[in-house]
Amino acid sequence: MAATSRQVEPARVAEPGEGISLEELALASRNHAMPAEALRDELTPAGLHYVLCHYDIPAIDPATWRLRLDGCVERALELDLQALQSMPSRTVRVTMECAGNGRAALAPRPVSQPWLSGAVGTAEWTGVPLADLLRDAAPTSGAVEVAFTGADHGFERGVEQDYERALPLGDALADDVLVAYAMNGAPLPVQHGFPARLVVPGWYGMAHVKWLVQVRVLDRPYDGYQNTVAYRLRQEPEDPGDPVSRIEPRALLLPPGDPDFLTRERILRPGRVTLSGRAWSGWGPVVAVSVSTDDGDTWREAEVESAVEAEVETAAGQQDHRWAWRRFTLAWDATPGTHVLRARATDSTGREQPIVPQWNLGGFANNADQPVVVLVLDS
Ligand SMILES: Nc1nc2c(c(=O)[nH]1)N[C@H]1C(S)=C(S)[C@@H](COP(=O)(O)O)O[C@H]1N2
Ligand SMILES: [Mo]
Repeated sequence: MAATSRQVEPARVAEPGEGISLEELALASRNHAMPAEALRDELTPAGLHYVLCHYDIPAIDPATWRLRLDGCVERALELDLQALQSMPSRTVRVTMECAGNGRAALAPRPVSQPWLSGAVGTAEWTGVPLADLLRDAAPTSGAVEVAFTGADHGFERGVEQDYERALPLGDALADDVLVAYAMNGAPLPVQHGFPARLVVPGWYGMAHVKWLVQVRVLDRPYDGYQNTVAYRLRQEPEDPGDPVSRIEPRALLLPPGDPDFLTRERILRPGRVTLSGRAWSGWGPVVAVSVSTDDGDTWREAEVESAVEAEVETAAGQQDHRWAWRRFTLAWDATPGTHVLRARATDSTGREQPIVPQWNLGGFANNADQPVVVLVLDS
């Protein structure tokens, strides 16, 4: 459904010192983060993967669900779940991250889902390559973009809409883009898009449209809300801004020791610890991770698992896991006192995590490194 003609309400930025509101808390408790201890797992169990739903989770009966592929194509398609599942499939291991991850750490804070650093997870998605479906439908020569519609519906800053996002045709045809019906080898959990969702490896979460019901090939640039209004990097409301697309590099430390219940401060005993964590980027593989144990005064290079080590033989054949995070490790002699740990990733394109966040009105792509406060006991 097209957006109604009502004026788009402006996005809001919190006043200096304004706390997280009950509205933001309600969003934060609907849309949960991945607990940091899940960084120990290469594959995030589905129940620990972060969740972000703009509206309500729609009720879908898999028996009547259909995926339509139409628009500027020679041959429109309509598939039921069985037809989709009987096509040749592919499994891709993907680290997915919400573009709003890190938003709550920005000052001033854009008022929206207040993520700290946990809006991430890595899953194995199984589905049909979108390129195969598009090839069957045969886009006409004027095709430039592809729009993806979810079954969920709501209002956002006054604009009524189905959740819908578009990709340039070239990105939609990339061989790892999937219409996925399984997550970690099981049917998609409802909150992750049952019965089928788009998976666009390397892109921030907003591109991975859940509860997919329609794929529409367009002969002109898409002008829907989520591409032209919502996910833009802008400083001022009137800036057209740049589109949010691929995931910026980020490293997260697996918090060492034991947590304090309230503060989440980490408590451990002195001695040698192996610090570890996982790092990812949607632009190219992470090639280096620097770790600081003195709040950024000095940095040391961690050991980063190589692409070869990350390669795994599966029943389906060799997989390179180039879209999945990589583990890093560093030995640390923990001495009594309070320490602030930090980690920063650099990818193969030379993109590097900043120390100072890049502020923008939507609070997107804040990949500044996250501190982990550690109290090392006397003995
Ligand atoms: N249909 C639909 N698809 C959606 C969304 C949504 O609200 N509706 N949220 C998007 C956003 S912003 C993110 S970050 C990811 C989150 O995917 P997950 O909940 O499976 O982690 O889904 C994306 N796909
Ligand atoms: Mo997101």
